[in-house]
Amino acid sequence: MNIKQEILKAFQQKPNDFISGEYLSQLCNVSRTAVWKHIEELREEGYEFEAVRKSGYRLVTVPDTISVEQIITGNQAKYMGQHIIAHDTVQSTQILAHQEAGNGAPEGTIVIAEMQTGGKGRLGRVWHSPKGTGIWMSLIIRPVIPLAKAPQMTLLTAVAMARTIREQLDVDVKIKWPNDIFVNGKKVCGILTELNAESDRVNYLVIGIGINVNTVESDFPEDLGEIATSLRIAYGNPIRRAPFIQAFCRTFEELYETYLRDGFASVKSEWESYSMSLGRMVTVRTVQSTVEGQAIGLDDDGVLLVEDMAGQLHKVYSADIDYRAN
Ligand code: BT5
Repeated sequence: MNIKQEILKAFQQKPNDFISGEYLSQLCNVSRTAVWKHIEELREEGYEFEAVRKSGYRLVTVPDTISVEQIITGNQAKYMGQHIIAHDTVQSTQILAHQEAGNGAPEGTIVIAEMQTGGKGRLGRVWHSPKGTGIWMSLIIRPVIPLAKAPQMTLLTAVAMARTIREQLDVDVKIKWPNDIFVNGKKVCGILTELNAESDRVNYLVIGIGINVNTVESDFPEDLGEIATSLRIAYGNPIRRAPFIQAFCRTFEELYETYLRDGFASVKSEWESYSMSLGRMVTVRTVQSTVEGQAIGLDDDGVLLVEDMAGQLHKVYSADIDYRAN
């Protein structure tokens, strides 16, 4: 923890109290002048402090930024989100996360940015990532699993996100197989899982997560207006991003550890409880073919099972699905 993180942690532990400069200087083992300098730096980042002679400082406002300090201070996860690389503007956090992972970044590292100029969706599609309104982040994990199981991590991430949204905001949330999170019938979050592997073994995964958090309707470009929403639109009030990320990290870590111990079965039933696909008539488009039928469930490996009109079962590994009238 650096000095700014220690100072913020102290204020977080005593949310409404004045804390003296003397106390902070002893806590951080630095001079009172150094404490003052760090408080001034935090002020420049948007934190507001009330300062009263003899009493010390009281933290009044925390800005909605996604700085390293904000995400790490108070993050209760053991390793998820304990190493953060935060940028203002990047092309895509995925590209940076691959570089970091290649250079040995630890498991749980998050690369995050306020804005992406070339946010990536699947299959070369574009992810709209305007400044300051969303969470655009890439998570590095290093599970010891065979290649074939890597898509399960997308499903696990979707469950972690759905659970976080439900717990934090109490709104109805659904997963559209395999990687979309929907709130009130519109897409609020997309997940892009990319991997680096050798023969049959995963070296690392970079899980890209894009969530529209504080976007208002007029912020969406015309082509997204009909299909996209934000947490703020669903919840009715702005949401602070850093605590949301912390809640996600804790939930993700819990699910991930259970998954590594007990396998995909531990994720499957919760995934199914959030699914908006099961039981519905779907059109499944892969690069090679199109299948129409009913989505009947996941198999034990997380593969989507679709039964066509002739009763034949199709295993769908990777595709886009559209819903049809039942
Ligand atoms: C996804 O792709 O949904 C995966 C999106 C992953 C984005 C994250 S952000 C952090 C990390 N860094 C990156 O560069 N990417 C990841 P896909 O299923 O292909 O959906 C893409 C489609 O979603 C687009 O073609 C649009 O129709 C729609 N879309 C684009 N931007 C959106 C937004 N902000 N909100 C909702 N829908 C959007």
